[in-house]
Amino acid sequence: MPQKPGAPSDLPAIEAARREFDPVNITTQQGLKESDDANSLKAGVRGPSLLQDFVLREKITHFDHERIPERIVHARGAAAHGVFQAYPGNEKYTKAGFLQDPAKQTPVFVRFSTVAGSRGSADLARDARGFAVKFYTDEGNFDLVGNNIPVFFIQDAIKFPDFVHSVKPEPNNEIPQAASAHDTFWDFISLTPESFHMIMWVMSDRAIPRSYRMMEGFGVHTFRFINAAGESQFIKWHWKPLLGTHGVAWDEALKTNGADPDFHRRDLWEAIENGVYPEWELGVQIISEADAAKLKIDLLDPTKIIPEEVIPVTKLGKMTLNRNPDNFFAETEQVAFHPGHVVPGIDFTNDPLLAGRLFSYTDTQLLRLGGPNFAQIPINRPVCPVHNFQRDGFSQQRVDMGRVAYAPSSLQTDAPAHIGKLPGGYEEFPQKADGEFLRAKPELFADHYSQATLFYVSLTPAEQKHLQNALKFELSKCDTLQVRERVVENLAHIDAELAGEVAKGLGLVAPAIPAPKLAPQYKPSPALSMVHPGGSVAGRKVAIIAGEGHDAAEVAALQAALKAEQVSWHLIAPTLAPVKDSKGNSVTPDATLENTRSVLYDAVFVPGGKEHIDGLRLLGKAKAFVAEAFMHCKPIAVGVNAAAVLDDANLPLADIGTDPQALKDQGIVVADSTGKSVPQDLLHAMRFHRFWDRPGVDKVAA
Ligand code: HDE
Repeated sequence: MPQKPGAPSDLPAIEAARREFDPVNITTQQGLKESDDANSLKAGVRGPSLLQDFVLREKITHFDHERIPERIVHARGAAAHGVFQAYPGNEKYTKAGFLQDPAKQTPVFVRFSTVAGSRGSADLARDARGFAVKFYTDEGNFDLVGNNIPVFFIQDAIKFPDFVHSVKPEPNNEIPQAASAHDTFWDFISLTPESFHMIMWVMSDRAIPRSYRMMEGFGVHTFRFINAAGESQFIKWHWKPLLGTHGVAWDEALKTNGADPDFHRRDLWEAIENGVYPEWELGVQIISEADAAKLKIDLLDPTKIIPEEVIPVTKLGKMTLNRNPDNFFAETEQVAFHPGHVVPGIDFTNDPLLAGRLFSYTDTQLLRLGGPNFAQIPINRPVCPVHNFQRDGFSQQRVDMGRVAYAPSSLQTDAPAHIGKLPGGYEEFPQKADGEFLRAKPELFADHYSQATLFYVSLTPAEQKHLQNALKFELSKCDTLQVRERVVENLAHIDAELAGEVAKGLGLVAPAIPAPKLAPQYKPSPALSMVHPGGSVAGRKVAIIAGEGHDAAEVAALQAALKAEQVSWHLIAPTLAPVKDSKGNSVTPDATLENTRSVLYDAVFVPGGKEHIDGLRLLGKAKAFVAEAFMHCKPIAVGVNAAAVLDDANLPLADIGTDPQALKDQGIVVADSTGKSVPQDLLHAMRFHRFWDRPGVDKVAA
């Protein structure tokens, strides 16, 4: 059931710990009512503060200890509560309890994050995004700790510290923040060819998502499902957003980071507050052991995907995020995910990257959350009973009773015991292992480029151009020539045009090697492209520029149409002073041309109204607003007799054509003499998300 903000939590531990604001009296931590919270104890009004002031000391000491270490990676994030509900028929694949009963709702807590930046960094960094889901199941917590990209930079966990050190700000001057566009990152990458498949993804529009609500999620590694009969199959996890997968333009990301560094955090928060609950379908690619042997893709290699056209995604259920956290620190900051939190029916494979992760998460959380009892923090507590003989440690919250804290024991006959072979116990899949100790990789791990080529050739031409431009931008920020050259050499093994374009942008020449071809086992995969128009526009946001004298009827008609599709809007005027519309009504703006800009919206509408249009034509900020939206390939609509704002913005409309239909095909809606079709035309254009092929965008000055 969707929950309204403030509604009871599905998690008993959170519900028990929630505290309404208490309006009675301020007390010390010991419950002593404070007579004065504003003055420390002094020897005379102008005298020294006294050491005996335990009220001052307690308050300052607590404050001094408010901060905990941020996550070493994925420090910046935002989270939400929700529910997961299974589809019927999953029992043939797995015995995992939360995937069985379609009538049952399993509470979830999901944290999205960037990887490289610190806690206070901006949301629209070019980066992979974390997509970590905690399922509070009746059999214990299951964490699906994934990313929005299905592969990773490295094949073995032993290289993770090197990789992270290279992408983090450089250690001598801590520059740059939340950016991979610097020497150390590209130095490491250029010497690590296994990273180039991931580089294709992370230089694509996937790495600058429009919204957390519009990202796919992936488990990256191959896991196992085990059903009640003990049969096992390999699986790869997928989350499919019902709103589709969408990115922004790079120039837009750069500007958004200044205009609203919390853009993704705010977007998620507002969508949930507005009741536009984000939804994803959970799915798996299922691969039998026999099929795995035929694939020519090593399933233990986390730098490889299995194209969805080869093994389609089987949908297992749906997740709905429907409640914002009450307290960022208590929930979003203290939540501790771990890929090793599994339930019966789910098991691991020997992916060497996964092996390192299974060690790392608890290790880092011991430091970050201050000792071994962080599983007792409300957000981390399972909803099922927990019994064991783990005792004591910093901040122990339980008061375990009795003498017996060990097993076997004869002193307490009802002490907890392991479940053994009875149903409900977690049993590892009896996988065989027999080999010599060595430090080496399987043969197919050496194929570094074939899936990078697959990714690149599966994109639309506009997406390919964005990827080329991303590489040009990033590498042009590297000071060291050899680093730039080595990256281009690697690109030449992926695609000749890509290498050539990037080389040109850097004033280099791509190496003359035979042009790589798509490997015979692959066909271009449409699932890798993000351009799939036609989805829902729920939760999108439109800028309505509405100054003095704007046409009231046009704005009202658009607002009604937007509301019906759960699209929100901001009325933007030159100042926050109320403006009069054409009917003389006083309208209070939501934002001003000074305090917002087009990058924060999905589309722009300028209604008609002579006085209003004449006024806007004098304002550079209004022209820049429209020009920037054009440049970022967004839908723009103008009302009756309002087309002059397009001319004033100096848009290269002639490159598109003068015919209204040609303009409409590029997301530019110009009202006819009635303006009646504008709302539906604008919504239609918004379903395309962006018009990435729009001619002339490079000519716009904005
Ligand atoms: Fe993580 N990762 N990771 N990672 N990871 C962490 O755990 C690590 C990897 C992912 O919102 C840390 O509690 C190693 C892949 C997410 O709290 C740390 C390796 C994927 C989050 C850690 C990887 C992820 C983390 C830092 C390579 C996608 C944020 C703080 C062997 C499948 C979870 C923490 C949250 C966080 C280790 C690679 C996803 C240090 C050693 C691949 C979503 O333990």
